Amino acid sequence: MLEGIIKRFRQGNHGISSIIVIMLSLILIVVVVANVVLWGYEMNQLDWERMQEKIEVTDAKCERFVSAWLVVDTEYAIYVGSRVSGSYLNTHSIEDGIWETFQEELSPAPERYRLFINGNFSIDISSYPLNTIETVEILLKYNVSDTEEKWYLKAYNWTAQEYSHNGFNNTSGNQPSISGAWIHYTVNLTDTWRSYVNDNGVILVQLHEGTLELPSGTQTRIGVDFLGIRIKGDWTSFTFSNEGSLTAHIVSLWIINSSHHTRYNIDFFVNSGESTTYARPDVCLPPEDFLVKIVTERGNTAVFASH
Ligand SMILES: [Ca+2]
Ligand SMILES: [Ca+2]
Repeated sequence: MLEGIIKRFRQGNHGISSIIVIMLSLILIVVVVANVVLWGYEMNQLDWERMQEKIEVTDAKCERFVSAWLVVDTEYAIYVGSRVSGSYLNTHSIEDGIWETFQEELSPAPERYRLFINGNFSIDISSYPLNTIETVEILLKYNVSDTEEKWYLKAYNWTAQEYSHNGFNNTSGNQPSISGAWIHYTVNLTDTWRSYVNDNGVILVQLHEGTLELPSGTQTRIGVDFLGIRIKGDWTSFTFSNEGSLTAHIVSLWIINSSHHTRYNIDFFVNSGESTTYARPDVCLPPEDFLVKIVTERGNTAVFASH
């Protein structure tokens, strides 16, 4: 009697175990099938995207570049003189109709009316590597309250450790002929620019006047509407055309000629239907025939041949 009960109990247990095994197996099969379907779908999606991508290189050439104007980072340091109104931010735009005004003050003995202001400018050397720069220009837009002074633009010579304009295209200064009239005054640092830009791309620009008036003389005011620097050099520009229906992400670029294969990393997006120019100061095209090859993130390539 007891043996019969134990036997039925064991048979019942066996049945439950079988059901659990079957259920677990079913769950496992569902999970595996779902993953396979999902993986297949993703693969198809990637394949589809890769096929839809249609990127071309339509041009590659060396050309001259001129950077945007770079403006002062912080407030000007006044060596002699005073600030009357405004701030350095007013010298950032040439068209905003607002300016910063400074005034001559008496220098330490012998007392003379002088004005010296210095501004810090930074060249982003990741955008403009120093070896691609040919020269640097400084532009000042200013007006003055009297025309008795000549005005000079100089820069800190990191080698000589002093402000200087040696080697600039203009070392004779600029003298306004009409008080209150706005004047654009530009100097070019020619091939001596490298002495005035340190290895981090910092250039310190100085503006000062040149007449040493006695305390009984005129105390001049100057309005600085704009003070900026810009860079001129050579770089290589590429034109990419995306005729596909998806945005293309270009991740590498090759310059190939008979003797060299050079690879450059790129991180550049071209929107669908867009033709756009991409400039690289650090890329040099060979003088003879060459190929430009690009690779997108989806693995497509495009080639441009120069003849
Ligand atoms: Ca003076
Ligand atoms: Ca301004």
